[in-house]
Amino acid sequence: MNRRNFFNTAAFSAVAAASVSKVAMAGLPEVALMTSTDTASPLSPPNGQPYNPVVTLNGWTLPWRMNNGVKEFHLVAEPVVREMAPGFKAHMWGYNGQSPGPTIEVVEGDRVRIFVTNKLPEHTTIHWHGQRLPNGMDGVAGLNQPAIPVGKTFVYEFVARRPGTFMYHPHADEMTQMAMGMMGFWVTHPKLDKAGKHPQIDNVDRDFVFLLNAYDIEPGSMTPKIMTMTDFNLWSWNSRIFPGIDTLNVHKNDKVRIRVGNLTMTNHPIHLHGHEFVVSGTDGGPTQKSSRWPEVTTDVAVGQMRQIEFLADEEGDWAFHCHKSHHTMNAMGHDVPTLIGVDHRGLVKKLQKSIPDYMVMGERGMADMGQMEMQIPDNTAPMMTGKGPYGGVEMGGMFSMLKVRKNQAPGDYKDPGWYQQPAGTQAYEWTGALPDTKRQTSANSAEKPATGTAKTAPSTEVQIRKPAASGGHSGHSGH
Ligand SMILES: [Cu+2]
Repeated sequence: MNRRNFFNTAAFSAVAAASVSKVAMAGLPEVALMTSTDTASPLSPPNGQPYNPVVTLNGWTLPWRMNNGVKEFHLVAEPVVREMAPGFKAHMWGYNGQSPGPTIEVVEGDRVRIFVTNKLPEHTTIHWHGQRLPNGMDGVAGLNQPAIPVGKTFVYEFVARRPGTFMYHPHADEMTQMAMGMMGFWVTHPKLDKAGKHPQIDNVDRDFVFLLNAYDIEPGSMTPKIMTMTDFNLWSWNSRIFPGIDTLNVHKNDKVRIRVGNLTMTNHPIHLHGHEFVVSGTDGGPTQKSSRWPEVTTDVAVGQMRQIEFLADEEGDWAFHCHKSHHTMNAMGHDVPTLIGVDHRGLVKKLQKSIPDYMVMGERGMADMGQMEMQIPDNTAPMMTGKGPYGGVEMGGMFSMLKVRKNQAPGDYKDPGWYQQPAGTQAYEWTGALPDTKRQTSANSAEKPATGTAKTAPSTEVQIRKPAASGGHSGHSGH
């Protein structure tokens, strides 16, 4: 987690700059391609209305050119290779070199022209999810426009009418194209009054964005399975999985906004440790200030966008993750049966006669999985991994951290490393004597008279054998 290099302009293979020649102005805007999966520094607007740019986790903002007051962008839909975590790459479809595509940032009232070139093997469109726009620009293939054929470029043009958090994705062979990673983020910044304020939208010090997405990639393979409807095995933020997701690094007492869009096929309760936040915006724009209440988890349903805001006033490394525990695991999680308490030692010995390296997963809970040096197929994400300063974090998938530091300079998004806890502020081992356990029995349950009608059922006790401690500690079979 310490190899974060925030990319500089060298990561662009071409930059659509303000200095485009007259000849180029007449044609298509240049294509900006991203080759890095690092979190790009915020892109300060070189022209047009001013705004406070966002930071896309493991992503970037698409540069534009101004053409007679119109902001022109060029998206190229194409097959890409996305590194989902260090050492784990997937063959996806995306835009301008990555999946998800670049974030598009504009300001309320901007006229926007987006050129979309189709380099996929099949037709596509783009739907600008959540926007007010002319019906013919809404991007539903067959309904609002003919699909963009292979090799062709279509132009979308509309005014960004309301400020808020949006997404873009195809509306043509959606099942395939979204399962393959075609999606991106869109932020329309508010037009501010003379005092630089907006009645419902606060200025913040840091504004992070990411999409929730999910893939079904079999261990050892590289291409998502597109027929999967619910049983995905990779739960990602911006097509990255923990420990491949960058951390959200902020200065103590920064006002922080995080914008999340959900393009998976299930809901995700997004949970932040150590702070309370309010939902300051939804799909439909900013929430009324009087309607906001404090929370530590907010559910983001399928197709929704949510903005949360809080004051980062507690120093530390705070977990930030989806609260569905299966979504904080990687590839192998779904295929592993629940084996806690099942004693298969005899079976293992038998199997090891023919398969010497055979191991059973999960007998003592799943924590072993994070530590085992188990052979997994090439190009497969370990199920739970990520090393913290005190051991394995035992997480995967939709997990990252909010890192709050006194000495994180404004505008500095670099990972500050692990938090040094002040002496005497960490959970510690009790080394004194343990008292005897007193079992509580309910005073009336034993004496309850049998009701005449109910038959006396034989009492059944389900034995849950707790896993034995490692190292063959055999005298300890009970509790
Ligand atoms: Cu989730």
